[in-house]
Amino acid sequence: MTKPFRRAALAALLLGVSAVAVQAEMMAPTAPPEAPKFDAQGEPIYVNRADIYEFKALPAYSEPAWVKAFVDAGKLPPVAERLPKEPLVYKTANMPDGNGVYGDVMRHVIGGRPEGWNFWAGQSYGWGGIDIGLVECLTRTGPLFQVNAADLQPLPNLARSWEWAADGKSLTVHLIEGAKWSDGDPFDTEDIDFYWNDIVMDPDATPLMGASQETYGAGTTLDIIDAYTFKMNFQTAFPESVLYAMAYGNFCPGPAHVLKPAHPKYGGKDYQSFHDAFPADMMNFPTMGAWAVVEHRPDDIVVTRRNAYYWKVDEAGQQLPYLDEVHFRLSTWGDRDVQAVAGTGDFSNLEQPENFVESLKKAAEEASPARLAFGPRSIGYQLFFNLSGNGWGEPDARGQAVRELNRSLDFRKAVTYAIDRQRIGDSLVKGPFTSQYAGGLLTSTSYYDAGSTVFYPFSTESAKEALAAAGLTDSDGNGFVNLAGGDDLNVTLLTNADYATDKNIAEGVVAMMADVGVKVTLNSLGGKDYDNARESGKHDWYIRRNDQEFVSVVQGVNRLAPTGPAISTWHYANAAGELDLLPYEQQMVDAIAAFNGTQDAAVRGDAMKAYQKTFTENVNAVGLTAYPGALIINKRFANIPAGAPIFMYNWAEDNIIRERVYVPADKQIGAELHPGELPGKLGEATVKAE
Ligand code: BQZ
Repeated sequence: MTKPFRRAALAALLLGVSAVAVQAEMMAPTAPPEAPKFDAQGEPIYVNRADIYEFKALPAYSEPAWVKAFVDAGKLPPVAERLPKEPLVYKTANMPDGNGVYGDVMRHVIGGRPEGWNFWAGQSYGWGGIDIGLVECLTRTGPLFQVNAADLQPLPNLARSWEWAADGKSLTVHLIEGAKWSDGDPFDTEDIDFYWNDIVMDPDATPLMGASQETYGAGTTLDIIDAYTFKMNFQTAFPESVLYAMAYGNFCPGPAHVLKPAHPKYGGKDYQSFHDAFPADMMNFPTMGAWAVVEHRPDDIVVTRRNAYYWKVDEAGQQLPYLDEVHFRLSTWGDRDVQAVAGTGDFSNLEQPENFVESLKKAAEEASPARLAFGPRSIGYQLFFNLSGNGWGEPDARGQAVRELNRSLDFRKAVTYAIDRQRIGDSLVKGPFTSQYAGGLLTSTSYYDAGSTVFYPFSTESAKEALAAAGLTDSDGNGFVNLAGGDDLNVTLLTNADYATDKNIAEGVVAMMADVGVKVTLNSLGGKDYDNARESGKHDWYIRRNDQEFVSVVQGVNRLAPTGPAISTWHYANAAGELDLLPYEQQMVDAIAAFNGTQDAAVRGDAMKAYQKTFTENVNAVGLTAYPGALIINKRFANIPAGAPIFMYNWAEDNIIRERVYVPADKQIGAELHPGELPGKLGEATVKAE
């Protein structure tokens, strides 16, 4: 034993305290523990983007016979006039089961509820694939799971092509020409101009997924060139992440012809009226999606019918979608799993481990109506600290004291040491599914590097040491550490009440924090209230299932750190626009800038290693658990791509490309609720041919 240790040991013996306790130090961080081996079932068939679809004119087009009846009755232009000059053509060779036949329905079950149809003023449609089906965007990334790494770049969509200026400081984008909204109104740069200038750049109009100027890079501007061409101008060269920020959730223009009149800038009363202008009982809101909403029975079902102006076809010239109707049963996320394996629903992202065993058992039965396939370990939960120290979310004195502690590495270390990740995973499901997650990038992304990932192992002793280092001790002996003023430290933990998994994980965290003397109180809110609380800074800590950026890096890369005043919901700027980044946060922001500022793969890889080391070493968030999800799809559907993950660049509702999914005639179940009907005009009923 060294001399100092001996002296301390002697002193300790005299004081009757174990030498180790006196000399106790926090356990050294380690490399993340090996995840239990779990192979995804089914590999994608890797192709290049050009193998999936192209834009071109075909000699002839066709449509379902019942839609042709509308043309014959003079209620609809001929299909060739409803399609763009060069529609998006899905290549048959990339369709697992070839060109499809018309008819039938896909029955989704979802846990959210439509608030209204103004996605561009922040209204949620209830998730679960409604918005993904109705709100099409300039580029598309969901299907990228099947694209060769060497060809990885967002797919064209409403933007059919683009080219960078030689200096990389601008991008000229060409829209598909001649596409129409579901009410026949032309889609063109009027929609782009309104989306950019009156939604993205208008601080009082925030779209649902929060796109702001910084989403496209600080200082980015947009110029309209002509009806189908616009140009984006950047402060840095070749910000390729912009192409991902033109995909779902970010650059998804709305129908300017109905939104503009309600916008305060164009005669609308005010922003609240703009937000409320298209309530959930208003049908047939114009869409560029394959289906439009024709019925909404609150807390029961949303029914969508095919959009007769949809701008995509198969190589035989059949206008898509093949499915005439899509349902969204308004239930719970857990019920989605139950109904999918029972066959009363058709689709689920099995993402709550509590349902794994039962779902696996049911799907394994010979007579099971559904097939179930696990994908990569791409679902991850983290605990985030509100890192604002300058007033974001208007904290009271208690809240401010917690935030100041959150900004202390010792305090964040105390939290991460206190968490037994193995126990959290086992509490959800036993078996090889869950893994101990260090936080930051998930192992499922090619940018993940174990050598750059710092893992603080479970150690209540180290947690208590770290609390003491943060100045927190139990001064009144009631088992909970006290703030300087003598009150117990009391932290609120915000979680999403819509998922059993979120609640179970949160309850585990509360118990483990109590074991080290930190009092944590749960604040469990329903999805929209949870999202609002997260985005308004009304939280001390929150638990969140990762969004795309931690799973794929390239989709939402700017959200990996507070790269702008309102980007990462663990740290926004205050009302004065001041973003009080901690030094390590600035390092993460710099790593993302380095990633965005180059096309060199090696430099991008290094930037992500630097990011991951900074994030995990500084415990920017506490990784909790990570596990694979499984796609559950009814067996009657054809054209489901092999190896489609439930979550990667986007959710499976996007990844499986629903507009080219079909049901062979002999397997159709005749479950349409509005057979023979097409969406009508905004606010009106559906229409029939006769
Ligand atoms: C998938 C997804 C499709 C949002 C939502 C929901 C919101 C979040 C998140 C998922 C649901 C399903 O996730 O859980 O499996 O169908 O909809 O959009 O959790 O509360 O705000 O980020 O995607």
